[in-house]
Amino acid sequence: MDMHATNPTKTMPQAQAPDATTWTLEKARALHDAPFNNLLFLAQTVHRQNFDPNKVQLSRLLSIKTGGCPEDCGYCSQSAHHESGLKASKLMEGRRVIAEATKARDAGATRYCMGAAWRNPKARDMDAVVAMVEGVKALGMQTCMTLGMLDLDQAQQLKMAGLDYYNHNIDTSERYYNEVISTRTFADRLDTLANVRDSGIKVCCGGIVGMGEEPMDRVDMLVTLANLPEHPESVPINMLIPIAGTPLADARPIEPIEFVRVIALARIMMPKSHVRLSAGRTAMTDEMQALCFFAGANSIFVGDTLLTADNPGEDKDSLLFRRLGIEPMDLETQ
Ligand code: SAM
Ligand code: DTB
Ligand code: SF4
Repeated sequence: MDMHATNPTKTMPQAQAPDATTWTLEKARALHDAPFNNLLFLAQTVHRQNFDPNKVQLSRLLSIKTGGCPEDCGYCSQSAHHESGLKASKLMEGRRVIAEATKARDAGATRYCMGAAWRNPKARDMDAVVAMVEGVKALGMQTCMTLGMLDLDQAQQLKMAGLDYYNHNIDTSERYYNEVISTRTFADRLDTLANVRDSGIKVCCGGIVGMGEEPMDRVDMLVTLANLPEHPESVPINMLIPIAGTPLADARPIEPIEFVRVIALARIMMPKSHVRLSAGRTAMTDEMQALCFFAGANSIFVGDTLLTADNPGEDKDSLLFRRLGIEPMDLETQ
């Protein structure tokens, strides 16, 4: 398919996506760089072949253990290596987690994602997180956790507890990874993803854009994701929230059109995955978000806060959904 043809309807009458299992950098790069209208037309076509285009899944985050993290991720407010001014806290009590999850469910969220600022969970933490999964599951919500690296045994314990999804992002290209994090490797990330997959938990894996990377790094990140043995069921695309005191506080921001290209490419390369328009929405206009939904994003985080940073909040999002004719996705159709 020649995405640069002047008349796209002639050259891509069916707008078929290329074979999702054989992504090369060249093929992905050609799509990424295609004329914007061709890229969006293809992304929307692929989206409609796989999803109701007017339904968006709602997830809610909770930081169950905040700050004091031994990892040095250059973007993160929670790393003990940076002076972000964030106060560290201990692991939250289970009954508080359940109370927060109940509020989120009653406000319309169907997936509850619990995040901990750990390199990996310690053996002594496992009983408490297992109880949280069981409790949130009992509320009738999908459960998700993001606790850092997992070995196979830990992944199996979480699966037994009923965990539906595990979030573990590759964050950027393998090439750029070392520029952002030094306390673990890209290969460590892939190991955990394999343990999660092998345990039978669904994979939520994406990354951050706007960390000063080159466009090629974004394409490369998506090629890694799309060439995993199975596509992640959820692909969060975060736009960096610059945090004062972190090494990336002054990173060059990504242009909105470039961001939409990443969403569209993720949709085309992983046609059946939920692509989440994730962190960074407070810095986006309604029009930019509308373009992201058109490009195939069909999941967001709802609520006033993400883990530690601000999010638009329910009132703003319901208004935006009303204006766009978008409705929350039912649990049954996810
Ligand atoms: N500690 C666990 C880990 O790193 O896997 C889980 C929590 S961590 C905060 C989850 C993800 O949030 C990161 O992988 C990153 O993609 C995203 N994230 C963290 N800080 C961010 C920021 N300032 N802007 C955008 N995304 C961010
Ligand atoms: C993901 O990809 N984004 C979420 C979730 N997975 C855990 C986290 C975003 C964090 C944004 C910064 C903060 O709240 O500290
Ligand atoms: Fe720790 Fe996760 Fe933040 Fe990295 S992204 S510093 S691992 S909480």
